Amino acid sequence: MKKSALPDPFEKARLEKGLGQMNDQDDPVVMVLRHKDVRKCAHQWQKFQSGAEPGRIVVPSEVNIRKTRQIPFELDPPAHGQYRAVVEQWFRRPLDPAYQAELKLQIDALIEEVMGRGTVEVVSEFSLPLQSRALTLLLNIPFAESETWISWGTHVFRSEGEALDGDKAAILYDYIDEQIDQALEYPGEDLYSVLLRSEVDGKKLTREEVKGVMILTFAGGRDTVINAVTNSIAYFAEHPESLQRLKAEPEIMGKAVEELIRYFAPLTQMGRVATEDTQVCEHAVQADSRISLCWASANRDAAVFEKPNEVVLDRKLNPHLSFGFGHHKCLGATHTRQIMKILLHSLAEKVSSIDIVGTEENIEDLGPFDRKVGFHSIQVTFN
Ligand code: EMZ
Repeated sequence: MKKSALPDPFEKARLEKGLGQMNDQDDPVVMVLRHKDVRKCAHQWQKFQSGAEPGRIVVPSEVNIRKTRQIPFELDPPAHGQYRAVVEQWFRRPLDPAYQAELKLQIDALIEEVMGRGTVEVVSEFSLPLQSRALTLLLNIPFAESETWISWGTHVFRSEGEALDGDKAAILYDYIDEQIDQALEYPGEDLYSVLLRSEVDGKKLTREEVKGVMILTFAGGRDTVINAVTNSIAYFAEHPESLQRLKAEPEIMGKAVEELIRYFAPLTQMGRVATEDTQVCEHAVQADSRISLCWASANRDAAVFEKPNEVVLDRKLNPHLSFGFGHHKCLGATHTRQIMKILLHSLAEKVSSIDIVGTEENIEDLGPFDRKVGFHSIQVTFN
């Protein structure tokens, strides 16, 4: 099998039962695996809520390392819509050509940098700096701040060998607290300041609410974006014909981005908490127990996608669920799509081929399923 391949561990369970079950810190999860069921459950927010105890809808659960509610993602309607409205416009700024031009400068510079370097470890020397530098644009703060975030490593809640790391999370919380203090003292045009000025229902956002938005912005778009970028490099290394095709047919770039994101599904799943005794796929689900919407499985559902385990760069119909579904659809999707689009353009422009020298896979342990999400490390040369 190719090193860049991400096999689908859910196929058998999806076909046979539509469900998978995993334990997670003694708070079990019923994983919903079929595309149609995932979409249906995502719609039923009254039955399957997001506004449970902070951290509980994340798998692995973060209840032990986080008390702050992430906003808007850990809220349900109608509050969800009110808070989302505060940030919606801000997160559309990546559509602005000036934003895209800046992002292109960043990504081009990084590619030039790694091309002159011989062997490059993609996760730490390419994807992490790319994600962190791009985030300065999303937050509208000075580029130099990215150095701090790069120093934290790939995941803000996880460290090598430990799924959840309270000490590491504390670094992020303390940092955000300091930044909020700064913004209170010297208000500017950065996201912190904008949030501190914002109102819901005629009331200013509280400090805790601002913190909740900022934690989500840092945590939600970190390992996910890093995996998407790293997996793209691995994919083009092993599919030079696809890189050639992007050079020859730049008009398929948008479709290629969607297809890679479908195939990679950088966020495997997101949980919900049942508010009543109910059932999913004829399986009883008790009130106050967890289900998960397994985006990664839905994206390989042969009932929806032809040749689901192949990357079809110009796939026509692509209702993938990598950015979630329904009113909780990923806020960072616009930013991520621009990152991916510009990355593909720049690779096609500047790189003739990529050679993989070594890899260490990143495999999620999901009880009965092992899912490869990407790499802990991958050494390549950019030619
Ligand atoms: C949460 C989550 C959001 C969580 C859309 O996903 O991403 C995870 O990586 C974080 O650990 O806290 O932000």
